[in-house]
Amino acid sequence: MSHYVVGDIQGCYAEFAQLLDIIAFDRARDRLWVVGDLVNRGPDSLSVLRTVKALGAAATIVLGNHDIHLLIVAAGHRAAHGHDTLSPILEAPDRDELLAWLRRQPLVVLEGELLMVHAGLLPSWTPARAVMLSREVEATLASATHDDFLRHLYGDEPARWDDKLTGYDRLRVIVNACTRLRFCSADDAMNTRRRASPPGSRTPSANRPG
Ligand SMILES: [Mn+2]
Repeated sequence: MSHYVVGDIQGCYAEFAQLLDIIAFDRARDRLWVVGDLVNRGPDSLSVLRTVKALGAAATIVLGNHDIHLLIVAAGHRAAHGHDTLSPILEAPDRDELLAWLRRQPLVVLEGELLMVHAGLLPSWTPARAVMLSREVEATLASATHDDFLRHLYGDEPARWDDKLTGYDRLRVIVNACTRLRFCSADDAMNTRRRASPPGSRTPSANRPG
């Protein structure tokens, strides 16, 4: 058995299919971890969703910010951005099935010493705690109130985690940390916008998380 991890496929279906081919991925034997952002930007997000979904138990995924964006746009709470490439999913005959599947994916996966998350965790969260917080979001996304939750999800506030947070503010911080975090400080304050180097750093970073 081989364990493969791939991130940010972003609708690049041809390259993804080629990758599976090169590693001779065998769904009966191998496992694939997909580190979020399956969709958007690239030309064929629909095929990426269908393919990963069809892998069933052979694939484990966490949600990224573009996947969350798709759920919000599909629910009609935001218009797609001009550069989004989500229309083929929204117009697909199996869109409801694909979106329902996507909506049931976690933000954090922990298996032994391996933890998978798209953006990051906050300093005060242990891995086990991060899984519990992810489950709070999963439970809401899988519940009858998911539409209302998606309506209130967009936003940068609160910018700092606090154990006492409740309701949508609490869930929004969890989602933002797990899917959008770029930098944070030791006191759990998040920066989801800065793309270059962290505040106070002298060396420009080449790392530009998407
Ligand atoms: Mn991303």
